[in-house]
Amino acid sequence: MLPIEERFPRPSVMGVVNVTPDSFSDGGVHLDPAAAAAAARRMLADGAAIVDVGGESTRPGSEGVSADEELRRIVPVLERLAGDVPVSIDTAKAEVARRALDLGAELVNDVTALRGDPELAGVAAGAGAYVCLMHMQGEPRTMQLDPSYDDVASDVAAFLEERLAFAVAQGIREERICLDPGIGFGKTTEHNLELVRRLDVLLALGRPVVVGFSRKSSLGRLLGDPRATTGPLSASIAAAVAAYERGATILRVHDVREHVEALTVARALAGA
Ligand code: HH2
Repeated sequence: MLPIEERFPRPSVMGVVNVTPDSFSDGGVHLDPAAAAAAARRMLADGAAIVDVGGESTRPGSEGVSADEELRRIVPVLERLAGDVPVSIDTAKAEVARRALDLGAELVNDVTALRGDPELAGVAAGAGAYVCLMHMQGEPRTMQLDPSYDDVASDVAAFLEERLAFAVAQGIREERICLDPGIGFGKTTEHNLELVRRLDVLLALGRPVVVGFSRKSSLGRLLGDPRATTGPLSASIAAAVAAYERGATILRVHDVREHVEALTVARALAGA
């Protein structure tokens, strides 16, 4: 199995397919398994390196769903994609990850960075999966109430360094792990901006970095709506290109074709 930086050369696009009724920007759009699978195939054709399939919303204020419900949502989608579309499973639950890996998923994307389910690290290690460890302050239900840090970039880096060491101690090979600052997960708009501005602090950990700014509410707020719950495509692309230029490897996005086009040009301009 290739080290993650060879499997996903910089920049790679991860397309988002939320099989949920309540995701913050695409809730309900892909609830039907055939529609979700078709969206995933379109993302692959549009240049995504991998498609991140999730059956639980982690938007601010959300409560979470049972493993049975998550499986009910994602299994019919993964069955349709098996063997054709590279899949990442966006879950914090070992049972869901195990089933997804059996159905061909190659990456486990855990927004709790292996804190949510004590068995998830063993499942990922046993399958030899790629793993994304994401930073979150608090939990989705309450994380946006009053996020605070001493120094957001170094606090997030210290957390990810500790979770990386934990993952490796649990048997996940370091070369299969990528890290994510968790844009919008217990962060103000200013925290989110600073994390991208100072991405070098995360890059110093020596692992590829994933950034998911796509459609997030901070973008809408920056554009003048203090109550925004989403941000537009134009702003999402600007954030993805800026993150790429500061060293991000994988950009997690909802609108694949537009991001692939923008990143292709950004890469050419960078002389890569
Ligand atoms: N953001 C969301 C979900 N999973 N995973 C990683 N690694 N990084 C992210 O930034 C990230 C993530 C939230 O976005 P979305 O999946 O569109 O919404 P929801 O959680 O409401 O389903």
